[in-house]
Amino acid sequence: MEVIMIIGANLPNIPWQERPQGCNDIVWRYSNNPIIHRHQIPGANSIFNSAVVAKDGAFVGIFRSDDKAMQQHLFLGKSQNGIDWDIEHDPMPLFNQKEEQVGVACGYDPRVCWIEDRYYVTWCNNYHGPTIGVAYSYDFKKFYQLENAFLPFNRNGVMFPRKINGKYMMFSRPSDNGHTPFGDMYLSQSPDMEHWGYHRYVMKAEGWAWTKIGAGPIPIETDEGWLLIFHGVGTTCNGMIYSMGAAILDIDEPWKVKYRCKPFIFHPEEIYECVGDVPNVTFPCATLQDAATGRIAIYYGAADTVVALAFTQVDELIKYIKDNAL
Ligand code: BMA
Repeated sequence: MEVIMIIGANLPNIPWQERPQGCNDIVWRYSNNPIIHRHQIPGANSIFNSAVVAKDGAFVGIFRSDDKAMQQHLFLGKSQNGIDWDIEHDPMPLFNQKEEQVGVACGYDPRVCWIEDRYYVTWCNNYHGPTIGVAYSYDFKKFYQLENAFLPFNRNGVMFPRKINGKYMMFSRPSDNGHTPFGDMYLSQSPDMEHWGYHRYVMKAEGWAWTKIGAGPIPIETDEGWLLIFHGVGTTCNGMIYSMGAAILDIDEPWKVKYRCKPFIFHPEEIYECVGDVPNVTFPCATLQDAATGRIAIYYGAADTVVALAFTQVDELIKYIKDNAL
Protein backbone atom coordinates (compact mmCIF):
# COMPACT_ATOMS: atom_id res chain seq x y z
CA MET A 1 0.00 0.00 0.00
CA GLU A 2 1.16 3.52 -0.78
CA VAL A 3 2.48 5.14 2.40
CA ILE A 4 0.71 8.39 3.19
CA MET A 5 2.35 10.57 5.82
CA ILE A 6 0.90 13.10 8.22
CA ILE A 7 2.82 16.37 7.95
CA GLY A 8 3.14 17.51 11.55
CA ALA A 9 4.45 16.64 14.97
CA ASN A 10 5.02 13.24 16.51
CA LEU A 11 2.75 12.41 19.43
CA PRO A 12 4.09 9.21 21.01
CA ASN A 13 1.57 9.37 23.90
CA ILE A 14 -1.50 9.66 21.63
CA PRO A 15 -4.44 7.72 23.14
CA TRP A 16 -4.65 4.55 21.09
CA GLN A 17 -6.22 1.13 20.74
CA GLU A 18 -5.69 -1.23 17.84
CA ARG A 19 -8.67 -2.10 15.65
CA PRO A 20 -10.54 -4.93 17.42
CA GLN A 21 -10.26 -8.44 16.00
CA GLY A 22 -12.95 -9.05 13.41
CA CYS A 23 -13.73 -5.34 12.92
CA ASN A 24 -13.46 -4.12 9.34
CA ASP A 25 -14.58 -0.54 9.97
CA ILE A 26 -12.33 2.27 8.80
CA VAL A 27 -12.91 4.08 12.12
CA TRP A 28 -13.30 2.06 15.33
CA ARG A 29 -14.40 2.97 18.85
CA TYR A 30 -12.48 3.11 22.10
CA SER A 31 -13.61 0.07 24.11
CA ASN A 32 -14.32 2.09 27.26
CA ASN A 33 -16.50 4.79 25.69
CA PRO A 34 -17.80 7.23 26.65
CA ILE A 35 -14.69 8.85 28.13
CA ILE A 36 -16.57 11.80 29.66
CA HIS A 37 -19.91 11.37 31.39
CA ARG A 38 -22.79 13.80 31.42
CA HIS A 39 -22.59 14.65 35.12
CA GLN A 40 -18.80 14.79 35.36
CA ILE A 41 -18.85 18.37 36.66
CA PRO A 42 -21.33 19.73 39.22
CA GLY A 43 -24.52 21.13 37.73
CA ALA A 44 -23.91 19.64 34.27
CA ASN A 45 -26.72 18.06 32.32
CA SER A 46 -24.38 17.06 29.51
CA ILE A 47 -20.75 17.36 28.36
CA PHE A 48 -20.31 16.67 24.66
CA ASN A 49 -18.99 18.26 21.41
CA SER A 50 -15.55 19.22 22.77
CA ALA A 51 -12.05 19.96 21.49
CA VAL A 52 -8.66 18.78 22.73
CA VAL A 53 -5.01 19.45 21.83
CA ALA A 54 -1.63 18.14 22.95
CA LYS A 55 0.37 20.46 25.22
CA ASP A 56 3.68 19.97 27.04
CA GLY A 57 3.60 16.18 26.98
CA ALA A 58 -0.03 16.05 28.17
CA PHE A 59 -3.40 17.27 26.87
CA VAL A 60 -5.73 20.23 27.34
CA GLY A 61 -9.20 20.86 26.03
CA ILE A 62 -12.26 23.04 25.84
CA PHE A 63 -15.50 21.29 26.74
CA ARG A 64 -19.06 22.11 25.93
CA SER A 65 -21.33 21.61 28.87
CA ASP A 66 -25.02 22.43 29.06
CA ASP A 67 -26.25 22.92 32.61
CA LYS A 68 -29.60 21.94 34.08
CA ALA A 69 -31.07 25.27 33.00
CA MET A 70 -29.91 24.29 29.47
CA GLN A 71 -27.43 27.18 29.39
CA GLN A 72 -24.50 26.43 27.10
CA HIS A 73 -20.96 27.24 28.29
CA LEU A 74 -17.37 26.29 27.50
CA PHE A 75 -15.07 24.88 30.19
CA LEU A 76 -11.31 24.30 30.30
CA GLY A 77 -9.95 20.86 31.09
CA LYS A 78 -6.70 18.92 31.27
CA SER A 79 -5.58 15.32 31.09
CA GLN A 80 -2.37 13.33 31.40
CA ASN A 81 -3.45 10.58 29.00
CA GLY A 82 -6.14 12.17 26.78
CA ILE A 83 -8.78 9.82 28.20
CA ASP A 84 -9.28 10.74 31.87
CA TRP A 85 -10.16 14.44 32.02
CA ASP A 86 -10.19 16.94 34.81
CA ILE A 87 -12.68 19.64 33.76
CA GLU A 88 -12.98 22.94 35.61
CA HIS A 89 -16.25 23.63 37.36
CA ASP A 90 -16.67 27.24 36.23
CA PRO A 91 -17.01 28.42 32.61
CA MET A 92 -13.84 29.80 31.03
CA PRO A 93 -13.46 33.58 31.42
CA LEU A 94 -12.77 35.75 28.36
CA PHE A 95 -10.62 38.91 28.41
CA ASN A 96 -10.15 41.90 26.15
CA GLN A 97 -6.85 43.46 25.11
CA LYS A 98 -6.99 45.75 28.16
CA GLU A 99 -6.88 42.67 30.41
CA GLU A 100 -10.49 43.27 31.48
CA GLN A 101 -12.76 40.27 31.82
CA VAL A 102 -15.54 40.66 29.26
CA GLY A 103 -17.56 37.64 30.36
CA VAL A 104 -17.44 33.88 30.24
CA ALA A 105 -17.50 31.74 27.12
CA CYS A 106 -21.14 31.10 26.25
CA GLY A 107 -22.01 28.95 23.31
CA TYR A 108 -21.15 25.58 21.91
CA ASP A 109 -19.18 23.26 19.63
CA PRO A 110 -15.63 24.58 20.29
CA ARG A 111 -12.64 23.82 18.06
CA VAL A 112 -9.05 24.50 19.11
CA CYS A 113 -6.20 25.16 16.68
CA TRP A 114 -2.52 25.88 17.36
CA ILE A 115 -1.32 28.45 14.78
CA GLU A 116 2.18 29.93 14.84
CA ASP A 117 2.52 31.00 18.48
CA ARG A 118 -0.84 30.50 20.17
CA TYR A 119 -4.03 28.50 20.51
CA TYR A 120 -7.12 29.79 18.77
CA VAL A 121 -10.55 28.69 19.86
CA THR A 122 -13.58 29.09 17.64
CA TRP A 123 -17.08 28.27 18.79
CA CYS A 124 -20.69 28.92 18.03
CA ASN A 125 -21.27 32.25 19.75
CA ASN A 126 -24.49 34.21 19.99
CA TYR A 127 -24.79 37.62 18.32
CA HIS A 128 -28.45 38.07 17.40
CA GLY A 129 -28.27 34.41 16.44
CA PRO A 130 -25.47 31.89 16.04
CA THR A 131 -22.15 33.02 14.56
CA ILE A 132 -18.47 32.19 14.97
CA GLY A 133 -16.75 33.40 18.14
CA VAL A 134 -12.94 33.62 18.17
CA ALA A 135 -10.46 33.88 21.06
CA TYR A 136 -6.79 33.11 21.53
CA SER A 137 -4.45 32.12 24.32
CA TYR A 138 -0.70 31.73 24.67
CA ASP A 139 -0.85 29.51 27.75
CA PHE A 140 -4.29 27.84 27.53
CA LYS A 141 -5.22 29.63 30.73
CA LYS A 142 -6.07 33.17 29.74
CA PHE A 143 -8.17 33.62 26.59
CA TYR A 144 -8.51 36.92 24.74
CA GLN A 145 -11.65 37.36 22.69
CA LEU A 146 -11.55 38.79 19.18
CA GLU A 147 -14.50 40.04 17.15
CA ASN A 148 -16.88 37.40 15.83
CA ALA A 149 -15.59 36.24 12.46
CA PHE A 150 -18.83 36.31 10.45
CA LEU A 151 -22.33 37.67 10.27
CA PRO A 152 -25.06 35.53 11.78
CA PHE A 153 -26.28 32.93 11.04
CA ASN A 154 -23.28 30.69 10.90
CA ARG A 155 -21.88 27.60 12.63
CA ASN A 156 -18.95 25.18 12.50
CA GLY A 157 -16.10 27.68 12.20
CA VAL A 158 -12.99 25.52 11.84
CA MET A 159 -9.51 26.97 11.28
CA PHE A 160 -6.55 25.54 9.37
CA PRO A 161 -3.36 25.00 11.40
CA ARG A 162 -1.23 27.27 9.23
CA LYS A 163 -1.49 30.15 6.80
CA ILE A 164 -1.90 29.16 3.16
CA ASN A 165 -0.65 31.60 0.55
CA GLY A 166 -0.20 34.20 3.30
CA LYS A 167 -3.76 33.95 4.63
CA TYR A 168 -5.45 32.32 7.61
CA MET A 169 -8.25 30.02 6.52
CA MET A 170 -11.49 29.02 8.20
CA PHE A 171 -14.37 26.80 7.17
CA SER A 172 -17.88 27.75 8.10
CA ARG A 173 -21.43 26.68 7.40
CA PRO A 174 -23.95 29.48 6.83
CA SER A 175 -27.17 28.42 8.52
CA ASP A 176 -30.36 29.65 10.15
CA ASN A 177 -31.48 30.64 13.62
CA GLY A 178 -32.88 27.18 14.39
CA HIS A 179 -31.93 23.59 13.71
CA THR A 180 -31.06 24.37 10.08
CA PRO A 181 -32.50 21.94 7.51
CA PHE A 182 -29.86 22.94 4.92
CA GLY A 183 -26.20 23.83 4.67
CA ASP A 184 -23.04 23.58 2.57
CA MET A 185 -19.43 24.18 3.59
CA TYR A 186 -17.58 27.37 2.72
CA LEU A 187 -14.07 28.61 3.39
CA SER A 188 -13.06 32.20 4.20
CA GLN A 189 -9.63 33.80 4.28
CA SER A 190 -8.06 36.49 6.45
CA PRO A 191 -4.77 38.37 6.55
CA ASP A 192 -5.11 39.22 10.24
CA MET A 193 -7.70 37.00 12.03
CA GLU A 194 -10.06 39.97 12.09
CA HIS A 195 -11.22 40.59 8.54
CA TRP A 196 -12.56 37.52 6.78
CA GLY A 197 -13.25 37.48 3.06
CA TYR A 198 -12.27 35.83 -0.23
CA HIS A 199 -15.10 33.37 0.49
CA ARG A 200 -14.95 30.09 -1.39
CA TYR A 201 -17.52 27.33 -1.78
CA VAL A 202 -16.10 23.95 -0.69
CA MET A 203 -18.80 21.29 -0.96
CA LYS A 204 -22.49 20.64 -0.60
CA ALA A 205 -24.84 18.42 1.33
CA GLU A 206 -25.43 15.30 -0.75
CA GLY A 207 -25.58 11.51 -0.65
CA TRP A 208 -26.00 10.13 2.90
CA ALA A 209 -25.50 13.72 4.18
CA TRP A 210 -28.33 15.15 2.13
CA THR A 211 -29.55 17.67 4.73
CA LYS A 212 -26.36 19.56 5.75
CA ILE A 213 -22.63 19.22 6.33
CA GLY A 214 -20.11 21.06 8.51
CA ALA A 215 -16.38 20.84 9.13
CA GLY A 216 -15.41 18.78 12.16
CA PRO A 217 -11.88 18.68 13.56
CA ILE A 218 -9.03 20.95 12.39
CA PRO A 219 -7.96 19.56 8.98
CA ILE A 220 -4.88 17.31 9.04
CA GLU A 221 -2.05 18.06 6.62
CA THR A 222 -0.87 14.99 4.71
CA ASP A 223 1.22 14.50 1.61
CA GLU A 224 -2.02 13.68 -0.27
CA GLY A 225 -3.66 17.00 0.71
CA TRP A 226 -5.71 18.24 3.68
CA LEU A 227 -7.60 15.40 5.33
CA LEU A 228 -10.99 16.71 6.40
CA ILE A 229 -13.34 14.86 8.72
CA PHE A 230 -16.78 16.46 8.75
CA HIS A 231 -20.21 15.82 10.14
CA GLY A 232 -23.02 15.19 7.76
CA VAL A 233 -26.71 14.98 8.44
CA GLY A 234 -29.58 13.12 6.85
CA THR A 235 -33.17 13.72 7.94
CA THR A 236 -35.42 10.71 8.45
CA CYS A 237 -39.06 10.32 9.49
CA ASN A 238 -37.69 10.19 13.04
CA GLY A 239 -35.36 13.20 12.95
CA MET A 240 -31.79 13.99 11.97
CA ILE A 241 -28.89 11.50 12.01
CA TYR A 242 -25.38 12.97 12.46
CA SER A 243 -22.63 10.77 10.99
CA MET A 244 -19.01 11.46 10.02
CA GLY A 245 -17.69 11.87 6.50
CA ALA A 246 -14.20 12.40 5.08
CA ALA A 247 -12.62 14.21 2.15
CA ILE A 248 -9.20 15.20 0.83
CA LEU A 249 -8.70 18.84 -0.17
CA ASP A 250 -6.06 20.50 -2.31
CA ILE A 251 -3.07 21.55 -0.22
CA ASP A 252 -2.73 25.08 -1.70
CA GLU A 253 -6.34 25.78 -2.61
CA PRO A 254 -8.22 23.86 0.06
CA TRP A 255 -11.65 24.83 -1.25
CA LYS A 256 -10.93 22.36 -4.06
CA VAL A 257 -12.13 18.88 -3.16
CA LYS A 258 -9.83 16.18 -4.58
CA TYR A 259 -11.78 13.20 -3.21
CA ARG A 260 -14.94 12.95 -1.14
CA CYS A 261 -15.78 9.61 0.40
CA LYS A 262 -19.16 8.29 -0.75
CA PRO A 263 -19.96 6.19 2.34
CA PHE A 264 -19.90 7.72 5.81
CA ILE A 265 -16.86 6.70 7.85
CA PHE A 266 -18.72 6.60 11.18
CA HIS A 267 -22.37 6.43 12.16
CA PRO A 268 -24.34 6.34 15.42
CA GLU A 269 -24.66 2.67 16.40
CA GLU A 270 -23.80 2.28 20.07
CA ILE A 271 -26.31 2.95 22.83
CA TYR A 272 -24.49 6.12 24.03
CA GLU A 273 -24.68 7.52 20.48
CA CYS A 274 -28.32 6.61 19.97
CA VAL A 275 -29.77 7.43 23.39
CA GLY A 276 -29.33 10.80 25.07
CA ASP A 277 -30.64 14.35 24.85
CA VAL A 278 -30.48 14.22 21.03
CA PRO A 279 -30.46 10.63 19.76
CA ASN A 280 -28.37 9.44 16.81
CA VAL A 281 -25.63 12.08 16.89
CA THR A 282 -21.89 11.55 16.45
CA PHE A 283 -20.31 15.00 16.20
CA PRO A 284 -16.49 15.20 15.79
CA CYS A 285 -14.77 18.36 17.06
CA ALA A 286 -11.10 17.36 17.39
CA THR A 287 -8.41 14.87 16.51
CA LEU A 288 -4.99 14.10 17.88
CA GLN A 289 -2.51 12.62 15.44
CA ASP A 290 0.96 11.14 15.50
CA ALA A 291 3.05 11.77 12.38
CA ALA A 292 5.44 8.92 13.24
CA THR A 293 2.79 6.17 13.20
CA GLY A 294 -0.08 7.79 11.27
CA ARG A 295 -2.43 7.17 14.19
CA ILE A 296 -5.45 9.46 14.53
CA ALA A 297 -7.67 9.72 17.63
CA ILE A 298 -11.07 11.34 16.98
CA TYR A 299 -12.98 13.06 19.83
CA TYR A 300 -16.70 13.27 19.23
CA GLY A 301 -19.84 14.20 21.08
CA ALA A 302 -22.36 11.38 21.33
CA ALA A 303 -26.12 12.01 21.43
CA ASP A 304 -25.47 15.59 22.63
CA THR A 305 -24.77 14.06 26.04
CA VAL A 306 -21.25 12.59 26.45
CA VAL A 307 -17.77 12.66 24.87
CA ALA A 308 -16.41 9.55 23.15
CA LEU A 309 -13.23 8.52 21.36
CA ALA A 310 -12.56 6.66 18.11
CA PHE A 311 -9.47 5.74 16.13
CA THR A 312 -8.26 5.43 12.56
CA GLN A 313 -5.00 5.13 10.66
CA VAL A 314 -4.11 7.86 8.16
CA ASP A 315 -2.93 5.70 5.25
CA GLU A 316 -5.92 3.35 5.53
CA LEU A 317 -8.38 6.21 5.78
CA ILE A 318 -6.94 8.04 2.79
CA LYS A 319 -6.92 4.86 0.71
CA TYR A 320 -10.55 4.26 1.73
CA ILE A 321 -11.56 7.79 0.71
CA LYS A 322 -9.83 7.43 -2.67
CA ASP A 323 -11.17 3.92 -3.33
CA ASN A 324 -14.70 5.01 -2.44
CA ALA A 325 -14.73 8.55 -3.84
CA LEU A 326 -17.98 10.11 -4.99
C1 BMA B 1 -26.27 21.19 15.90
C2 BMA B 1 -25.47 21.73 17.08
C3 BMA B 1 -24.67 20.63 17.70
C4 BMA B 1 -25.49 19.41 17.99
C5 BMA B 1 -26.33 19.02 16.79
C6 BMA B 1 -27.29 17.90 17.09
O1 BMA B 1 -27.08 22.17 15.35
O2 BMA B 1 -26.38 22.25 18.04
O3 BMA B 1 -24.13 21.09 18.92
O4 BMA B 1 -24.65 18.32 18.32
O5 BMA B 1 -27.07 20.13 16.33
O6 BMA B 1 -28.24 18.31 18.05
